[in-house]
Amino acid sequence: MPITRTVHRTCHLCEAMCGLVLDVDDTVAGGAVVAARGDQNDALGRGHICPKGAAIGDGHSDPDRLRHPVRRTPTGWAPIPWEEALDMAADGLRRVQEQYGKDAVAVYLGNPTVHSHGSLFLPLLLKAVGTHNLTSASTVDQRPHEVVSWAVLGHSALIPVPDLDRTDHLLIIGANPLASNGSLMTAGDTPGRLRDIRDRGGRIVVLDPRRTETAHKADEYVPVRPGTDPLLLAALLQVIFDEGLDDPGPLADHVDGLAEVARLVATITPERAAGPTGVDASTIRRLARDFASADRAAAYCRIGTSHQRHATVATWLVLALNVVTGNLDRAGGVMLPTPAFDLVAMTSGGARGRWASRVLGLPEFGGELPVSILADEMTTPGDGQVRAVLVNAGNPVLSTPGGHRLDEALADLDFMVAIDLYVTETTRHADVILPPVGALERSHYDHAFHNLAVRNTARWSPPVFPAPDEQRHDWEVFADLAMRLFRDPDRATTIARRYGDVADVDALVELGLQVGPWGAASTGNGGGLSLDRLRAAPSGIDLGPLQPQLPQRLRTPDQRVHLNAALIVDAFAPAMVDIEQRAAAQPDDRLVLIGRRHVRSNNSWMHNSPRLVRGRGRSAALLHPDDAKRFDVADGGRIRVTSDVGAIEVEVIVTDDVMPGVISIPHGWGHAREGVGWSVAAAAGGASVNDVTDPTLLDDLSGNAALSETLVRIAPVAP
Ligand SMILES: Nc1nc2c(c(=O)[nH]1)N[C@H]1C(S)=C(S)[C@@H](COP(=O)(O)OP(=O)(O)OC[C@H]3O[C@@H](n4cnc5c(=O)[nH]c(N)nc54)[C@H](O)[C@@H]3O)O[C@H]1N2
Ligand SMILES: Nc1nc2c(c(=O)[nH]1)N[C@H]1C(S)=C(S)[C@@H](COP(=O)(O)OP(=O)(O)OC[C@H]3O[C@@H](n4cnc5c(=O)[nH]c(N)nc54)[C@H](O)[C@@H]3O)O[C@H]1N2
Ligand code: SF4
Ligand SMILES: [Mo]
Repeated sequence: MPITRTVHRTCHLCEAMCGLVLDVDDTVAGGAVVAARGDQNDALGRGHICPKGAAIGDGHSDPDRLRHPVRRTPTGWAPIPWEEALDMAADGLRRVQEQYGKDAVAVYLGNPTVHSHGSLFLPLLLKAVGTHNLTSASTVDQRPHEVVSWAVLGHSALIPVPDLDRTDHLLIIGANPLASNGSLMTAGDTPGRLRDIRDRGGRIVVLDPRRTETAHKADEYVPVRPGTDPLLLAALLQVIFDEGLDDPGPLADHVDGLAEVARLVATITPERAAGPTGVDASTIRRLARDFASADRAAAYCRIGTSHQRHATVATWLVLALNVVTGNLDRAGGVMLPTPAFDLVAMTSGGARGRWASRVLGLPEFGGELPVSILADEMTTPGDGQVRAVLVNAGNPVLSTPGGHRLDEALADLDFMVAIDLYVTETTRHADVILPPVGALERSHYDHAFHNLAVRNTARWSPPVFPAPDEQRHDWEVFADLAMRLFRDPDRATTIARRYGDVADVDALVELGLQVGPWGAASTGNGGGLSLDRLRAAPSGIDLGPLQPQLPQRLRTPDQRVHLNAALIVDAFAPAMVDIEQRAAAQPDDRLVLIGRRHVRSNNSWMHNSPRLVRGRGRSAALLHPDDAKRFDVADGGRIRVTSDVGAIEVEVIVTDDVMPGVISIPHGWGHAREGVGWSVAAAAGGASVNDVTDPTLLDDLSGNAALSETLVRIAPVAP
């Protein structure tokens, strides 16, 4: 393919936000990416690119990608014009709401929603739909972090990130940044930054039930039994207080609850934690001393702690560990970014329990209910039963627990609308699919991930390829649907005018930049940042290392750190007892099911790129040799994995990388289902692990799915 242009572009595929340089070919219809490489001039990405970034053009050129709206007909999908598709979508939703009430429509927002700044128009659509049954991927992901940040720091989006570039000691709990490239820790060149920590004499310690890619590269790896981290973390704190290693430093003036934390953990000695966690007492003591004695240490937790029954308590303990050792808001500890487009300033801080789900009575958080309620809300008759669904950029059939039940429930709905680029395991149930322009056909600004970045930068990218005239941007789809749904014409006009003034989504970015901490309105920061300045800086603008932000950035009413937030403190002791009792009661014939990620994956939706699905055992189960022997299965053989809610068959890889008693199976596979429009993915094999994960297992405080707590039986399958 000839190269007709070379352009700069932020990678939208994961949280790392790497700056890329793309060689493109405009001679083919719609344009194509010929090659992608890391942008050496990007202060965040520092020239990094991963295999997904290298394949960034595959989605754009994918013949399976929908390029016009389609509607379901008895003989298959039929293309329809946009206006007709939008009318149909809005009419269907409105009809259901008129007959059964607003809550009869449920909404699910998937992960790529956050990777498009078009989502800044979503609040308009959500307002128009007006349902209490709003769900998203957040409750299979980071909701515990949001609850902790809301309760302790006063805003769900104030999430401290490890200051990777200056830390001497990084304690990683349940995260595998060498596969995921970092999460709630946008670091661009994540592998390089981790390498640098060790190169400058720092230490990386990994606590995980599996010796991960990250663990292999760390100074120390400590296996920990799934779901028991709160006990381990409490014991680390117990040692720190007991040995007088607590030293919050100047932070102490701004923190409430230090004594409360000491009191809570006082009885959680390393000896008490050792049995359930599988980590011996002397190791716990040493881990605590190492962390507390490092000049600049950062404790960081991610999916592994979020997918637990006591995820909020676990996440709070990690924050407490940082606070008690004086590492919150300190260079080299965990810090709060100063994003040019400041979500914290623009959104409300969070709220909890203003309503509850109809069937299970689970509390909302920040306007959302846990996604695990969805299937029950659709299948349980009664007032308020969900009869229609709107999905944006999500594939909950593969990505949420008990996905097979959701699959069945979606098939029985009165009406479904999907805003997506493909006919997926989920969207195949829709009556109408509205595909917005592809990511490379829109401009890009990370309205969310700059808020989580380990270095303050700002980068805006223009579209790589022009959007076809007849196509719509996601924000246009949100706005067009919203306008059709507002029943009060006056209201629609007022809102249309308000958004009309904004012209397009980049005007919103400009507005945000102007009023943000580096914007024209805040010249005190040496700023004056604007969209024009970003347009002129294709590699982005470097705003420097993270800066101390406390107490000013706190959003608690008294601008203090509330480590003693009652919601969490009250849950602490029962959580400890529950973890101990469960560990003692785990039947011998069961394994704990955990997940994993692969550097060439992206949840469920990048398996249609041939170069990304290659390789042995991508969807296989990992099993310890002792368990393989115990259950009579061989490396390369197949097993049936059964839980209380379902069963799947998968290939097995026997490896002592995974702890005895634990089985690791990645999510997002199992595409070979009737009608799925992903031809490469459908042929890639594998099963969906979420057909066995149990939607009733939740972290009570956040409603997050406890995906790492499902107990399974395994049995060999005859070849
Ligand atoms: N067992 C288990 N399950 C898990 C996890 C786990 O660790 N273990 N992880 C969980 C986590 S952290 C997450 S975030 C979720 C993800 O869960 P989801 O967000 O539900 O699923 P994805 O696989 O990300 O699917 C994204 C969908 O968006 C579509 N899409 C891609 N780009 C765009 C776009 O620009 N616009 C639109 N409209 N659509 C687009 C894709 O075609 C795809 O259908 O999975 C969760 N599920
Ligand atoms: N290549 C790739 N990158 C991705 C994604 C992807 O699918 N593929 N998904 C993106 C998304 S949506 C997210 S949210 C991030 C997630 O980013 P990470 O959290 O870094 O992702 P994982 O690789 O799932 O790491 C979770 C780790 O927790 C461990 N674990 C499981 N249970 C427990 C437990 O009980 N205790 C402890 N201590 N550890 C446990 C697992 O073994 C695993 O190593 O990755 C993002 N980046
Ligand atoms: S690490 Fe993430 S942002 Fe960077 S190139 Fe890979 S997918 Fe893109
Ligand atoms: Mo995620």
